[in-house]
Order: sequence, then C-alpha cells, then structure tokens
Amino acid sequence: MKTLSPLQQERLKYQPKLPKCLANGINSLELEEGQATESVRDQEAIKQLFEKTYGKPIVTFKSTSNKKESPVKNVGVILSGGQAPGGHNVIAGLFDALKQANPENKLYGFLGGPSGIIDGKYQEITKDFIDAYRNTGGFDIIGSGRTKLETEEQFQKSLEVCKKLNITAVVIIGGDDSNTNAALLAEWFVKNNAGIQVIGCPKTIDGDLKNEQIEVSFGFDTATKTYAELIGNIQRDANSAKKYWHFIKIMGRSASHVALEAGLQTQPNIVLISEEVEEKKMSLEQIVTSMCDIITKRAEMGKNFGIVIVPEGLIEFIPEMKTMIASLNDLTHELEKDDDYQNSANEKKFEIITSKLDSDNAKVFSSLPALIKAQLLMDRDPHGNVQVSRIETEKLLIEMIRTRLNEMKAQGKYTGKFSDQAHFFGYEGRCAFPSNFDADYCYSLGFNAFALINFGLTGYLSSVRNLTKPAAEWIAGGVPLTMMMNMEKRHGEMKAVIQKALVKLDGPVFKELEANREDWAMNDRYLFPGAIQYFGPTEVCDLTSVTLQLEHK
Ligand code: FBP
Repeated sequence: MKTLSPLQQERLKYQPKLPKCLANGINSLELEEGQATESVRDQEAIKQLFEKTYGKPIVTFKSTSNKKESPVKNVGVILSGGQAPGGHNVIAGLFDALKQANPENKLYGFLGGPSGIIDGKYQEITKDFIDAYRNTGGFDIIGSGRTKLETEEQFQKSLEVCKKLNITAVVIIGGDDSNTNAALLAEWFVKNNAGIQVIGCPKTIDGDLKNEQIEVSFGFDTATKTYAELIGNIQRDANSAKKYWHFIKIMGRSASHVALEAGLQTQPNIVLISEEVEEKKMSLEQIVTSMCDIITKRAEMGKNFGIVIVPEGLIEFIPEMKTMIASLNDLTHELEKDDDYQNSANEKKFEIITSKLDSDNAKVFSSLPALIKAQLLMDRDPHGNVQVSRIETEKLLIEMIRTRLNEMKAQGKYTGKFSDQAHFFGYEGRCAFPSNFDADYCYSLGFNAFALINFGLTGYLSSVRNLTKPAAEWIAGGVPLTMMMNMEKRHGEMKAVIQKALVKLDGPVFKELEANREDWAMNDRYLFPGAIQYFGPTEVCDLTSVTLQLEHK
C-alpha cells in the first residue's frame, strides 16, 4: 500500500523561493520605518479601542552585512478560519526562520484554531513533523477553527497558556475576522504588560484582505486556478453536448474577487458580480430579466446552452435582500434564546419571522422559495456572518429563470429549451496543493512573520509585495493591523473590524470583464486553463492570477 501519491512525494522536495533580503538570512536584516498610519475609517473610534497599538508605521526589511544575535524565543502559531492552500508553507517558513535565527527556538502549533490557545491544546512543531507537510494543501497539520477571540476571559486564558509554554509571540494565520482577533489580542497583551507579541498573516481564498501593502491574500491564486480548471472542463462539456445551461456558484463569502478572477481565466457567457448588482441597485427580478435576455438571444441563435458564474455572496448584495438580511440578522440574534422559536418547524419559523419583520422586508422574505428561507435562517458563524456557502443562490436563480422563461414561452417570446445543471465550487479549491506562487508566497509570509517578531513588533500583518515580479524582487515588511480597520455592525452591535476589500468597479480587473462580456455572452470564447502545473515551463507554472497582473501592471 502506498502512503504518498507520486505528486505528494515530489512536492515535498520543492524548495520555495524567498525575497532576496529574507534569503540573505534572518539575522542579517534591518528595519526601515515609514510614516505613522491611520485606520481606513472611523479613526477616532478605532484609536480609542486600540490605544496602545494604533497608528504604528508601515515597516520594510532590507538586508545588512551586520549580523545580529537572536535571543531564544518560543512562538505559537494558529490557523484560523476557512482553509486556504499554502497554510502549511506559512508554518514551514516560520519554522525555518525561527530555527535559522536560533536553533534553540521552539514553535508550538495551537490545535483546532483560536480555541487551541484558550484551552491550551498544542503540539510542538519539530523538523520531522513539518517536513511531512511542506508544499501540501490543507490545514490538517494543526487544524483550524472559527472561534472569535474577544472576551477578557479568553485573553486571560491565552496569557496563562503562553506563560506556561514560555511563548513570547503568537502568529495568527487568518482572514479579515481572524486578523481582527489578532489586533484585539495584540492590544490586550500590550495593555496588560504580557510581553507577548502578535503577528498576523493574510489568508483567505476570498481575496478580500488586501490593500497597497497586502497585494493578495494567500490561497486566492490556487483556489481560483482550481475553480477555473473545473469551469473550463464544464465549458468543454457544454460545448460538446450543447444541451445544458450550467449555473456555477463560486466561493467567496462577500466580495466577488474569486468569481471575477475565475471568469477572466475562463471567459464564460455570464459572470455576475455582486458589487455591480449593489452599485446599480439591481433587484432580483432585474438580474433575472438580464439573464433571460441573454438566454433568449442565444436560443434564437440555436444555442440552448451556456455557462453562468454566480458569486457566493450575491444574495447579500441585492439591495432588497441586503436590507431584509440585515433585519433578519438582528432578529435571529434576538430569537437565539427563544425556545419556542428554536423548537419550531420551518413553516412555523417562517410565520414568526414574517410577523416580526417590517412589511417591506416581510414581503421580500415571503417571496422566496422555502428552501432559501430555511437556508437564510441557519446559524450565523461566530463572527455574525450569514453562511452564504449554504445558501443555494444558483438554484434560486434557476428557479426564477425557469418560471420567467415559461411565461415568455406562453407569450411566444421564447422558443428555446432550458435545461439546467447547478454546481457549487468552494470546498474543492480550498485544500488543493498550493500553486508555485502560493507555495513561495506563503513560505515568504511565514519567514517574514518571524522577522517581524525578531524586531519586537506587535499588532502587524506580515506583508510581502511586488508579487508580479520574480520572488527575489519581492518586498518584505509589515503593515499595522489597525490601519485596515473600521467600525461595522456585528451581532447587532458596532465593532472594530478589518474592512473587506470589495471589487472596485472602476478598477482594471472589473473593466476587463466589462469590456468583453457582451462578446462572451453570445460568441463562445471559452478558455480551458487546465489543471495547475507544478513542474514545467515557468510561463505556465509560475503564472500569477489575472487580478494581480491587472492590478499591478
Ligand atoms: P475565511 O474568510 O476564513 O478565509 O473563509 C472564507 C470561506 O472559504 C468563504 O469563501 C466561505 O463562504 C466560507 O469560508 C465557508 O466557511 P466554512 O468553511 O465555515 O463552511
């Protein structure tokens, strides 16, 4: 029996690339500080909440010939939130930097996400242990979780666990919510003179944790390439059989970066972008009308098939849905402890909800199929987010389009045949073997996180940029977490959180779609990207995402 596939064996041998300054050695770095920073919005409120860590400068590393001593340090690491390809390499980079700095240093992995640091569940990461995970996908090395670190009691317990293990720095690998946790923990440790630093690493396939310094979150590259491969395969199938309309929902909780990138890589007939729907205040009916228009025109050309990409978070961006979901969030929060409601069957729950919503919202809620209503009432995640991966928006659209086309048929306005297939690509892409880009980027982020620790920084996000250039030219440094924060309503209360980066409708990536989509709708310009290549010509293996290329031309 084999224990490793041939690809697993080969990937274990891959040596990720580092920016030149980091490759010169962890103890041969110097730090350059920029100007003091401000949060993206709500400066006064954020400043008050982060008295000790607010306003720090952006920092950049340079190599120097003066080698410095690195005193012994124990570091803890947490994988937080949804899986993203490359997490194992962040830990590998962190481990290698830490051992290079001082072989006496130790790395502890907290198990099962942020709850590991609270409950004191950990595992020491040794060379043999990490070696088995290099360049592999998944977060199974130590597991992940979505516990929200925010209460005094949780912080106190984390402090006790760190003290017991002599840990003086914690690295939190996570998305916007997890790095919000990192910022809160960093502030609390400073306020309480704990002597423990906190550094974040930008993870999420969603691609919505980005700014000038964070060009992309890790995992986006691999996940979008995986989805693009699958879409390409479906396009070939559709173009061969010519009998189905495929509706493909693509992961990405809020922003549509993943759908947009996968769309640009494959050129399907329709790509919906949530941010555009919101900006143009398109109702669900209007979205359905515009899609039926394309379906009808294609049918007139004899094409009763096509490909539609639906971003996972679409439903929350449709204005009437957004307002209704916001009220629903407050209401479901209120009803959390109402046993009568909790023990009711779905039909009864719908009645209770409808009676408590105001009339406009009640009307929108009532108009939805029972399946979608039930999915909208499912538990929020620990950060208060609707679990959009469990809402079958692709099926909602199919249902509404089918009804509309039948009406049009009865009026003689549509003569085609509409057969549908629904797909959801999400979990398929989150644990793929990281692409060479993600393998290198993640290893660099982890290595760089230790460099930030070594310079005594806290409340920073590991930043590696200039990513469209070869790895040697990448720029390593750190961005203060408070710089990315604003105030948002969560669980009915205003909270400081890292602001999500949404698709910019005036940006080059959306413009590329806009310039081409009419052509793609009618003329099949399908691209077939194929599987991610790990070995072979650099033009194929080291390709960065279209988003990164367009944003950093
Ligand atoms: P993160 O923001 O934690 O990276 O997770 C993103 C994501 O993959 C979304 O795309 C998706 O909606 C969600 O996680 C699914 O969550 P879960 O894994 O809990 O089902």
